[in-house]
Amino acid sequence: MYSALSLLLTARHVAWMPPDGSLRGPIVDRLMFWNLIAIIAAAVISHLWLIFALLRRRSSARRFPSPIRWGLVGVFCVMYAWMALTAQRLWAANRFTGPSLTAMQVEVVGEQFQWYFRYPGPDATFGATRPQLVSAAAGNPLGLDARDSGGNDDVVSSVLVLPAGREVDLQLRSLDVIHGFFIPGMRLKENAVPGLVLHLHFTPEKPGTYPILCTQVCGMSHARMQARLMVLSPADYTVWLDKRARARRQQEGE
Ligand SMILES: [Cu+2]
Repeated sequence: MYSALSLLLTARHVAWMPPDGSLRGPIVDRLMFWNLIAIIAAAVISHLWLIFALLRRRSSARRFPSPIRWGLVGVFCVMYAWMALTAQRLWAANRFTGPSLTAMQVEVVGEQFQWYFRYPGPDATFGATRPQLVSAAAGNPLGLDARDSGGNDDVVSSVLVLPAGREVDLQLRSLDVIHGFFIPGMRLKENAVPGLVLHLHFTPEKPGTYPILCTQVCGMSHARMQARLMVLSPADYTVWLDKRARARRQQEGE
């Protein structure tokens, strides 16, 4: 009750969720809003009910009118059923239902304490990796196997750069422990689990820079495990990718 009241009193000064930059973000925001409304309403109503019962306790014949009671229960049931169904559909849309066939592929790899993002390059194929080759110091943090030609044009970046308005299919992996991949500005969250490749797809809509966090306490420097998502216009994105691919080829040529 008091937390709900203090939240209401300070709502004007408290930062609400960060601005949403994704296609389905408004659905999450709407769910959060109605959840908060339901919690505050339940706290207020239950307290009024309590006060009412205390004042009327000596005349047991006069109880809280039954139609109002059942009406309130009904409203809450319908509201939570709607929220549960919406949340379930949203969850399934980002995970169970496959992405469109034209979705961009990006691999996200978590490693204590850094996020890496890999793009498959013009051949649209991720090159093979081998754990024995993983060496950030040697410039190969993901263990790309040079013998697999599919990986020759792969681009690895520590910043996630995406074009606005295009669906992205992320493949989440981890090299060591469980990490939590979280982009608050995209209302997107999924764990990166060693030994699994988890798919998650979404569409960034608004160009801008969004923080990426790790939400699993993954070690001593967990708090430093942050990265950035940069959503660019499609033209700027192509320029960026070309530049990275050129840099990769030059590196190979050395
Ligand atoms: Cu982590």
